[in-house]
Amino acid sequence: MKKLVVLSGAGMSAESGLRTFREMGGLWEEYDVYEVASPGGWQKDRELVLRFYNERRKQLLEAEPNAGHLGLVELEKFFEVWIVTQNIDDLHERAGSSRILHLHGEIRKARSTADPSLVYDIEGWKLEEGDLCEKGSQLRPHVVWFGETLPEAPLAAALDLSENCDLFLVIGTSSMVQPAASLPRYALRSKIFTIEVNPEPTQISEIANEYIQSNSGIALPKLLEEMKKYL
Ligand code: BJW
Repeated sequence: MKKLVVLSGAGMSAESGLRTFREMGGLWEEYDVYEVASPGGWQKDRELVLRFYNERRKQLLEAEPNAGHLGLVELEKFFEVWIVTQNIDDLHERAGSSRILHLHGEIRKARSTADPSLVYDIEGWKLEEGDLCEKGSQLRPHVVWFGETLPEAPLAAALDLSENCDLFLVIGTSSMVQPAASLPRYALRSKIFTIEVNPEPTQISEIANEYIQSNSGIALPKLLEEMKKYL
C-alpha cells in the first residue's frame, strides 16, 4: 500500500468546536502565549496555566471528531495513513485513525516535573496544584511549550516519514511553528506530491503541488469520494 502522511494542525479540530490559536477569535487573542504556554509562564503562575489547560480539556471531553477526522480514517482503505499531529487533542484517536504521532504532546495526560518519563492519564478534566507524581513532584500538562524540545521519537519518525512517503497532506495549520512547519518543505524537497487543505492561504499554499482552499470537514469527504471511484 502507498504511504500517505498527514500533518494536521488546530484547523483540523475547528469544526469540532475547538479553538485555533492565531486566527481572529483564536486562543492567542485571549491569552498571552508566553503566560500559558512556556516554561517561564509555568514558573510565574502555575494556577493560570493549569486553569488554561483544564478549560481546554473540559471542552475536548464535550467535543466529537468531525467529518475531516472521519475522512482520514476512511483514507486507510486506500493508503497506509500516518497522522503527524500538532494537536494535543485525541480526536484522531477517537475517530479511529491507526497510526498517530503527537508532536506537541497530549492534553489528556500529565507528566512529572521531576522525571519527564513519568506520564499519567488524567481522569476527567482537572489537573490541579497538589497533584503529584509517585516521586512526590507536581504534575504538569504533558504538552510541548515554546522553547521546549519536541519528543524525540515522534519527531524523528515524522522527519523520516515526510521524506519517505508517496503523498503528503497538510491540513489546518498556519505553518508558523517550528519544527513542524518545516515538514511539508522536506516532503517537497524529496519530490513528494504535497496537498494543502486550509480555508486561508499560508506560506505552504504557494509551494504545494495543490492547494485546496476549504475547510477540512468539507474537503476530506470530497477527496474520499473522488478516490472511491478508483476502488
Ligand atoms: C482550518 C479550519 C478548518 C481554520 N479546516 N483549516 C526556527 C525559527 C524561528 C523560531 C524557532 C525555530 N525553531 C524553533 C523556534 C521556536 C519556536 C517557534 O516555532 N516559534 C515560532 C512561533 C517563530 N518553536 C519551539 O519553541 C518548539 N520547540 C523547539 O523547536 O525546540 C527546539 C528549539 C527551542 C528554542 C529555539 C530553537 C530550537 C516548540 C513549539 C511548541 C508549540 N506549542 C504550542 C502550544 C502547546 C500545545 C497547546 O497548548 O495546544 O502548540 S503553540 C501552538 O501552535 C500549539 C500548536 O500545536 C502550534 C501550531 O499551531 P497551528 O496548529 O498551526 O494553529 P494556528 O491557529 O496557527 O492555525 C490554524 C490554521 O487552521 C489556520 O491556518 C486556519 O486558516 C486553519 N483553519 N479552520 C482547515 N475548518
